Amino acid sequence: MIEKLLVPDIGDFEEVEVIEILVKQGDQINLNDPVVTIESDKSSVEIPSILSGKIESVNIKVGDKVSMGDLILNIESSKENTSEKPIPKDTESIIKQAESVLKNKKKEEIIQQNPAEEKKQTIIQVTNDYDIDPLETQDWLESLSAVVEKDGNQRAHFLIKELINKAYREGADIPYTQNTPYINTIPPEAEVKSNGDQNIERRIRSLIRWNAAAMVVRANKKFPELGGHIGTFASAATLYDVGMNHFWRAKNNKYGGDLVYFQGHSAPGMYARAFLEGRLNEKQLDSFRQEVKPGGLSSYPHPWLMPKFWQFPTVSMGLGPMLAIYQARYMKYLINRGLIKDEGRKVWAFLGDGEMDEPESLGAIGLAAREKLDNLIFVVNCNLQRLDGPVRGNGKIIQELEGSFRGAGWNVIKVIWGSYWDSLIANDKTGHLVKIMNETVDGEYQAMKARDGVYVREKFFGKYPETQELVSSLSDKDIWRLNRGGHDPHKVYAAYDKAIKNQGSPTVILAKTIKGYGMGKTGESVNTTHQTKKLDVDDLLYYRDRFDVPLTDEQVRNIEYFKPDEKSPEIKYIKERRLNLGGFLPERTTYAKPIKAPSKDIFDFMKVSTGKKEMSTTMAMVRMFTNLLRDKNISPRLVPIIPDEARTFGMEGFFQKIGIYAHEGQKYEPEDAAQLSSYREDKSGQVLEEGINEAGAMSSWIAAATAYTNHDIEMIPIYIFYSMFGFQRIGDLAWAAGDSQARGFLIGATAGRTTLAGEGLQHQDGHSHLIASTIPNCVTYDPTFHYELAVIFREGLRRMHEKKENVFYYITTMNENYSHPEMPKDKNCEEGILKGMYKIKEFNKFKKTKIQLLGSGTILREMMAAAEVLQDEYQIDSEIWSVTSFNELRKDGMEVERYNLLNPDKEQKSSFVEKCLGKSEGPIMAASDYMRMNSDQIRPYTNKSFYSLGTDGFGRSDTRKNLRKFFEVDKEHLVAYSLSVLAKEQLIASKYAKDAIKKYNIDGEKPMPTKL
Ligand SMILES: Cc1ncc(C[n+]2csc(CCOP(=O)(O)OP(=O)(O)O)c2C)c(N)n1
Ligand SMILES: [Mg+2]
Repeated sequence: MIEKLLVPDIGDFEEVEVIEILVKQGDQINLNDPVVTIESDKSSVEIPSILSGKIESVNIKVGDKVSMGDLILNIESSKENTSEKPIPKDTESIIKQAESVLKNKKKEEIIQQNPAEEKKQTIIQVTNDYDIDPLETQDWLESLSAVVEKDGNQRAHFLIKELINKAYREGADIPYTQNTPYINTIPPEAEVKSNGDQNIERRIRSLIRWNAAAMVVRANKKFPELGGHIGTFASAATLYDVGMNHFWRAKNNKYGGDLVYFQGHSAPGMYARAFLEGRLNEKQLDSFRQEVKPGGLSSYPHPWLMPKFWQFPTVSMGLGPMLAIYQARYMKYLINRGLIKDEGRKVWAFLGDGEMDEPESLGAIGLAAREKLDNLIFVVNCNLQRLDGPVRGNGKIIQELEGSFRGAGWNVIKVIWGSYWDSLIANDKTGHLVKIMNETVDGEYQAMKARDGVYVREKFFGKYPETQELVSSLSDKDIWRLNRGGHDPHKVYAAYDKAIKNQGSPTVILAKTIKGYGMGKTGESVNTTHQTKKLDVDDLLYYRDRFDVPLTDEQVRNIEYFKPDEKSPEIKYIKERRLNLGGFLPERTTYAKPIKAPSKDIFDFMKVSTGKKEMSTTMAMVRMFTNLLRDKNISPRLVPIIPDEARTFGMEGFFQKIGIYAHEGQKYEPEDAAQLSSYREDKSGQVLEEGINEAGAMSSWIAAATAYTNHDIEMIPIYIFYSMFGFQRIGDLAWAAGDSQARGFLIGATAGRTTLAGEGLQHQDGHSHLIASTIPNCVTYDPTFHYELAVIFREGLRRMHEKKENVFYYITTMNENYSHPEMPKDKNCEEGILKGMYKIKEFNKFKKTKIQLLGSGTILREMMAAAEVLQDEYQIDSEIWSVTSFNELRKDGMEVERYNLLNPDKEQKSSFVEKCLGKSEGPIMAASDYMRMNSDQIRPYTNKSFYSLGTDGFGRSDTRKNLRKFFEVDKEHLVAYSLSVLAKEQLIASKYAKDAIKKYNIDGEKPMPTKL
């Protein structure tokens, strides 16, 4: 049967041009195969076939204009189409999802039916001054205790929820607190016990503590300027050790490995452990913070500096939490897209409580809960201090964070009190102990740990007679020994165990610790702990005794490291534990296979002229991606990342074609379901549509750009954003991307100070290339024409994803429509595009006076237009150079200059700029749509007179023409400036320049645009 394939609903567009026909008469095609590509002035989309069969006739040709309902082709449909329709892919995946939800539900039911082998529980009556009827309160509490005892926690929880709902409906609109009492979330009877040897583990921990501290003290004794931290790791040692000994599985050939983000300032602890494991030696420990000589240990986790060790840069506070969230999300993305196996891997992130003040730290926790990231575990080391003093002297950081995380939907586990407290809390029949715990603020908690048992007895337990009585049989020493949860390996183990078993939500463990734990009077729980990097002999002796480190006084005085014999139980234990967990951590490896760059002809269509057809480089880029999605090698690896701007960039066609990633699929029929580019969310969707969230999008990009090491799969992330909201918004993340050795593309779209016309000051970017140039491994380009973009992009694919070079690309694209010429036939053109400049045109008619004109981005076109005027009206010859990257030219120039200066007796090399311009005639004038500093970068690398123009100053909304006039980079200004330059160089008389200035109504008295 012959069926017609018509142009579907393409939204608001009519008379849209056909730019490609992908099939021909006689072809056999399948359902959903693309048949033609159409292009409006904003975007290009493929039309897929709605049938399988043989093409009987094609009724349109390239260049035709089509609208909805027009006939594209006739298909002789194959039998399958006429019989029952196949179940659409979406429906299939919905069924699969429903099944898995059912499975999970069943699991939940099983958990619920088992009221947690609970022991008898009694609700503690918390004494409250505002209680107007304590007897009534007692009644209610007893009833609740009875419910807990008879029907379990779930039932009790249900009843409380119902009560709150009822109160709300009756008008009691008082928010219910997000907080639980200031005690551990896991009651002692529900703690899962570790099967580790606690004695050996304690000894190992002591050695790690000692060596970590010794390393910092030794470095600073030698060179006091080096700095370092002891207090952070001292407070977190148990948190790390329990993970290392029992939980964190390393990557090996059988398993992908857990991913652990270590808190930056605790790095010495990781080195100290690696020393015991035999991965680092004494000499290396002695090179802590001395990295200039190869082999030194970096101050903090920096993959760039220790590429076989550190996996994640974390030391810029707030980046770790965000990167970890998006890492966990990206892991699910790879699983849901079928690119990696689901092996139950976890992402762990260690964070400081002070660090949680960074907006970035809490900024993405909503996403983590929304996406049900049960592969994510945060451990916040709540030592109550940051750098200057208490994190929340007048409040309680643990309670505050509990509220934030619970409110966002996380599973919160508080680890506040150590085991020595268990019996006290159990005996607190009146609730006065918990009352004090709740009432005491962090400033007091900190102060107590800087004092002694006498002080704690008086200031803490002494508040009420009931609590005084509770500790009456304890000595001051016993009271001092009452430990905090984060220093108790049993409590920490139980929390980690619960965290890894949690399903359906991310977990945060809030562990209370003491900053500078064990450092004694000078360093423990005092406001200066963070900065303490020197310990005198008394402190060191105290530290040794506190942790029973087997060193003599003499060895302590010499600050010797201690490593037991290889055959000692400690070393055997530590290695065995790691062997059981698959290997050492941290460790950075990659076994990803390279992706073969596509053949050059895939970009051939971008090397021919577009004729009269005008398009922006953004559109050319979208066309290029559409083509890349047809390449079987490349297509599955592309990760388009867009922060709510797909329509701005004409990328809405991707929604249907490759889908938007959504872990729950699509639970609704989109409003635009009937349209070709309708909004399609899918569990295996490819596009990461991040919403209005540049920092999140960049974190996703980093996760994808480092998948080659974290998941052993090379991916090609392409993050497209408004160039103004790129580097300047997420600069610190971009720096971390460089450190992480990210590989991928950043596309700064709608770029240029005068090219994005109407959007004004906050949108018009005239400096992103300069910010990008601060990152040493960021390669940047500002192409003008589509063939330049094609050459640059392909080379990026080749360098990063085939040759695995650790660089990343920043390319700006514009939204100005113009026609694109054919790629010049000159064999050096491609090399020039990649190195940063090539000659695009030459005017040589008069052979009298010549000028070299360098243009970049859209301003190249102004330069080309100016050159024509110069020739036609002033008989000035010129050579026009398309500068694709001032940044790359500067890098080359610097390197060559350095070589020449360091090798004065050798043959001197020429910079690429000099190779291009050295023998050319006349002065140089350069302009771009960026600040003058952009083109000024190459000034030192040529001996010729050099003048630069640019868009210095605040942007403002207006037409492109007016903006270019304002910033003096329009054709007219370029002509006048060229004449002035030639006059200054005494090559022509100044009257020509003066006349031109007058002719073009240029006001010589106008202030610099930077002042307007
Ligand atoms: C973005 C950023 N700002 C400031 C710093 C400097 N800094 C380093 S550690 C620190 C205090 C950290 O306190 P906390 O997060 O509580 O960690 P702790 O050492 O107490 O575990 C500060 C302010 C930084 N590293 N990064
Ligand atoms: Mg802290």
